[in-house]
Amino acid sequence: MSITKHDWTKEEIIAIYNKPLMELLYEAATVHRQHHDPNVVQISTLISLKTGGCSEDCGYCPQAKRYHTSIKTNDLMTVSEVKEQATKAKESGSSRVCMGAAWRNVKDGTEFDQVLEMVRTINKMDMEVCCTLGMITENQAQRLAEAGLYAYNHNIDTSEEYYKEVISTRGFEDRLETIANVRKTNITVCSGGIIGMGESIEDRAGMLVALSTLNPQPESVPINALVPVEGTPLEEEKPVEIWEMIRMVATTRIVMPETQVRLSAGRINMSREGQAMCFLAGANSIFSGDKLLTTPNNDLNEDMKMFETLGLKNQQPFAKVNQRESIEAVDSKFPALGEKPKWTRPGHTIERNLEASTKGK
Ligand code: SAM
Ligand code: DTB
Ligand code: SF4
Repeated sequence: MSITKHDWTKEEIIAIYNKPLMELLYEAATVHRQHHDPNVVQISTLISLKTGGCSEDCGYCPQAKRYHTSIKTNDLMTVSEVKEQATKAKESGSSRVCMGAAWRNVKDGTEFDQVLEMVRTINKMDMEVCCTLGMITENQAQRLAEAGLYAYNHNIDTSEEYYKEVISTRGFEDRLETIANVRKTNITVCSGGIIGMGESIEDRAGMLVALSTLNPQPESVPINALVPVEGTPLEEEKPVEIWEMIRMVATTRIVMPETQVRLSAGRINMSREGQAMCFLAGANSIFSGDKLLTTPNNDLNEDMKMFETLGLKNQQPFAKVNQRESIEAVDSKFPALGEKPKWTRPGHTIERNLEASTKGK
């Protein structure tokens, strides 16, 4: 078994990304089978706990309230609604549930307490439970860990340089700080990004440098292809070519050999053959269900047929890291601190974000 390298440079990663495709695929597939069963892919389900109305200006995101998109917004779901969706997900083969909220950061209070209860509920259903709620403090991470959270998703999205062209309301360093807060607990880290936002190959490599030089590396890295949504600043970006997705997955696999590489948003535009090449390149997870958070996803029956055709098996829950214990709220050792952390707000001007927010007014 190879030893995981933590000092990848941008030049090394660009050289891997640009290899002749057959060589890149062979190398990635070789690393993949040293660390994972190549016939096993995890099925995960997204639940959008709180949809839209977000204060931030992330250029890709249909949930930012300043852009004029046609998504249906929703206040925080109830615990029983979440339980019902998680039950359906389990019945259709998912071993992991990822709950997302359109928040800049978590605020202590009844809504967070409700999310903690959702975490306990899903963990007790013996599924891996992941949350993506925006920035969190160390105390909030500890409270999520106590509730039995298995993973926290917080994407760095792109390179530090290109991040400034996409988001002005929250800083790259805050993303890293949240990831560090998660790391202080026993919650596993899920962090990845998006390709197809107009970034260069250097930016894609820069993102992978930032992730692969973390020690330990994230246990989970989602690779999303931008879903361009009408009304967002990135609505006119041209679709990512399948070859770019394959190269990105393969490069991620080589630089982070033990990580779960998740073929995430944008799968709806990929052929079965394209997806098969992504699995060969090292992707070992998909999101299933007809919706991601707000945008359409692949049909479940089609996904099941694909699994059958390719001879793929569902990954069992907790195959990589043991299940966590859920401590009840009354037994908590981490009371809410009610902190008011000063997450940064760079506030520089991004022309296309400004234009999209004023358009249609
Ligand atoms: N508000 C929280 C946050 O920003 O961390 C959690 C939810 S946010 C929607 C989760 C991730 O979804 C983002 O970091 C981004 O990587 C991805 N995402 C959002 N919109 C997308 C789009 N249109 N295409 C691809 N990925 C997208
Ligand atoms: C991630 O990296 N991709 C998922 C999950 N983490 C939360 C979200 C994709 C969202 C795509 C756009 C939407 O449906 O709103
Ligand atoms: Fe809000 Fe998250 Fe969307 Fe940014 S990505 S606008 S923080 S929901």
